Amino acid sequence: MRIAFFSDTHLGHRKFTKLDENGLNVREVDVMQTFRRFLDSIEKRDPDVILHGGDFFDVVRPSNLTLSHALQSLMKLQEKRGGRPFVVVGGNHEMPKVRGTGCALQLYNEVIPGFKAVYGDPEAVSLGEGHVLHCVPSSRVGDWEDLRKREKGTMLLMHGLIDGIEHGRPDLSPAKIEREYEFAFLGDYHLHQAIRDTVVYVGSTDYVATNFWKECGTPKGWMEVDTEDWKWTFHEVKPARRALDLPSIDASDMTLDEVGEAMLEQLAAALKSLDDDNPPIVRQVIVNAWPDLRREVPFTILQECRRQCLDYDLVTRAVSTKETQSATPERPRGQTLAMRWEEFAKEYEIPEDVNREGIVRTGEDYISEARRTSGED
Ligand SMILES: [Mn+2]
Repeated sequence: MRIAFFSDTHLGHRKFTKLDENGLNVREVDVMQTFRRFLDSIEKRDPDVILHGGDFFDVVRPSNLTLSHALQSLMKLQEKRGGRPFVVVGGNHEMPKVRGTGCALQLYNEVIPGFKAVYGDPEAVSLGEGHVLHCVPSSRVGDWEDLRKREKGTMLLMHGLIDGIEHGRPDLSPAKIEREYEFAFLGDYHLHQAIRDTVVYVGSTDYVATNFWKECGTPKGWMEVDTEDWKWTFHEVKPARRALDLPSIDASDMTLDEVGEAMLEQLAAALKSLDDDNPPIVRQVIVNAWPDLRREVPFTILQECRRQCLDYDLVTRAVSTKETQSATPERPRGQTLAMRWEEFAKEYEIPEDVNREGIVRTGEDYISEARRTSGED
């Protein structure tokens, strides 16, 4: 039996304020397009079973458009596949906080041939040929003792972080999972990583985490697993839009003009290397920056950089800091208040007509004023 495994599609994910010609959030469109690329790539390999590791949707209540676009793609695929199994396990993003809300995936269970979403209690699903799949949604991770009986051919499909990715989960140690299951398909962690040969995170399909910069250098794709020998192949699929973390600029011996030039040069070089003309999402870090550097960068330079990107994120750091070593990319330690403010203000939801840059800078001004008056500077 050949199994295709992908995860964390986060359909309905929205980011930045740009809309396309139909008034849709550009990232929402991207993420759906990436999803279709994955389905096309999987379909070509004609697997017997398709598994999804959860966070199918980004939100509990996806827009009608997202629901119907995903439905169309899945219907088409499942009809072509003659309704062979397509199993999805519920992730934390789509699971309702209030029970009565219900899960959007429920609807698909009713109408798509061969489609099975497990989002409530853990469940053992038979895949045929003696293969059984234990499905554990995010809300029940580590809480399915009755299901954990190792029998030949039993596999695990779970949305959650195991020990090693998240510390303090000895009940979910890779060694234990390896003993109890022939193969463990895991979702929730967005980087593709094989913890053991048969205990694997496939990763997300697109860049949807709050801080996704760590994912830029790693491939996105899906896994094809053969149950004969439990060997697998990773099939790379490029997301619809590229995210580029440009090499950082060291400002220690630079003038402001030189910094501006370096910014333009770096971006031009990166754009040149792209194989499509879809404006990318870009981050430019400047290290060893003097305190006011960010505010001094001429608006014309910033504007020129922004014009060529879907989003151009300029980050200045006072001292050269190594990229955070921890496995969870959430919140690097040792950030200054100004950095934390910037990170917060860049993500915070604000009305479209409000100038985010202005808010960020006003906050920075207040922080530096406070530091001055308290004698910190
Ligand atoms: Mn996720």
